[in-house]
Amino acid sequence: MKLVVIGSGQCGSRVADEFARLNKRAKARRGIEIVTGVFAVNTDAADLSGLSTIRADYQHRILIGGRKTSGHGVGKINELGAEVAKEDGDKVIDSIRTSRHFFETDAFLIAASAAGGTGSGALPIITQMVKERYMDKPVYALVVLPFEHEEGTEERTIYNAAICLKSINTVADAVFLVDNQRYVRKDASLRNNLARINTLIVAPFYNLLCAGEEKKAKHIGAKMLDAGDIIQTLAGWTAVGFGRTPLPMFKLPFMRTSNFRDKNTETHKGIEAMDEAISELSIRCKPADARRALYLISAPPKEINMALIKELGDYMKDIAPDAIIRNGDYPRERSALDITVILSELSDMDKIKAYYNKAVTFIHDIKQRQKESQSKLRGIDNASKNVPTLS
Ligand SMILES: Nc1nc2c(ncn2[C@@H]2O[C@H](COP(=O)(O)OP(=O)(O)OP(=O)(O)O)[C@@H](O)[C@H]2O)c(=O)[nH]1
Ligand SMILES: [Mg+2]
Repeated sequence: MKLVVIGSGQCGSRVADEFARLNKRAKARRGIEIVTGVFAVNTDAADLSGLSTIRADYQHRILIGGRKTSGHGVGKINELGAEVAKEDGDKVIDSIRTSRHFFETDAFLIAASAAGGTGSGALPIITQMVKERYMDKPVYALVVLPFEHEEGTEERTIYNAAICLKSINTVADAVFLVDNQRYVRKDASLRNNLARINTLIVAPFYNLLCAGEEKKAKHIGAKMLDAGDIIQTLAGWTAVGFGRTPLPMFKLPFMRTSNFRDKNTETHKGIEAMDEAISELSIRCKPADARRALYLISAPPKEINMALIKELGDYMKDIAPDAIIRNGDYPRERSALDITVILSELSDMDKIKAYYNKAVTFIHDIKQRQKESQSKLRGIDNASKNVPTLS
């Protein structure tokens, strides 16, 4: 599957930059392309120049709102982010057209953080514009949710997140939810290592996008997972996960799979990787709530067998009984068994409901505070009534 990836705001641009690196890796190691164009859109000129892999020209690193923000960002005001995206969004559409292999694109992926100003404000606007311009291609969003500590200290965080989520859900064909906090659960040092988190965010997409682009027979599975399967799986709120079980690089003859017990161990390795993928999903969700699901096994061909596929299918059916499940196998890798999982059309997302509820309280509080400060100002005005001025 080939994507056009657009990142908006600082977080979105860095995630898009990571996709550009993923594509370089796919080209260098596998001789295939998984993106047809990668673009970064921001109101902040310095952030755009800080990217490393997206092409460094004005058509790929697109500055919007130059007149209004003088290239310095919108300081968390998402309304301003949306406004400049409406004014300058044409720049993005014009740039997409210049992609050399654009006609091969299967879908768009537009990434941004929910909590910032530029990315979260521009995301729904750019998504809408792309959808109107390219009606035949699905447009997916990838939304990065803030760390818990940001929710407590920065008031705008939850307000921006709630507005961004509600707006994007009405325009995008599916929304990948990625919760920053999930990545610091196991390793607290990651809180300060956004680059590492970004690599973890894009990791599940590598095999997923590569599988359907393989041309060599030896890398084409018994059941190939292609763009059609992925497009059919994606709808509404979506979580992705990736799990890996390392395998010994070389097997001694006595280690070869020959009997029932060995087969069992192999199946076990698959379940272990699937377990990891499910517990490391990009957002906390209830798998039983998913209406669509997908899993992809990538492993050396010797490791992929019917027993393993059946076992993984049963596992998925158990945890997501109401989902239409699609699957595929991808004979790749030499020293690992990887499982990529997508759970989609999730309808009961506690985290999102909490944002909406908190945002409503925030809006009420703000109105209250505005009223109070207006009456205080009136008090000062009254007190100054009989004081002369110099003009
Ligand atoms: N995972 C990840 N999160 C990031 C990254 N950069 C920022 N964030 C998160 O994104 C949110 C801040 O949004 P930004 O993307 O920096 O904001 P912006 O869209 O550039 O908007 P303004 O700077 O307000 O104009 C916070 O929740 C950060 O934790 C990143 O590279 N990776
Ligand atoms: Mg910024």
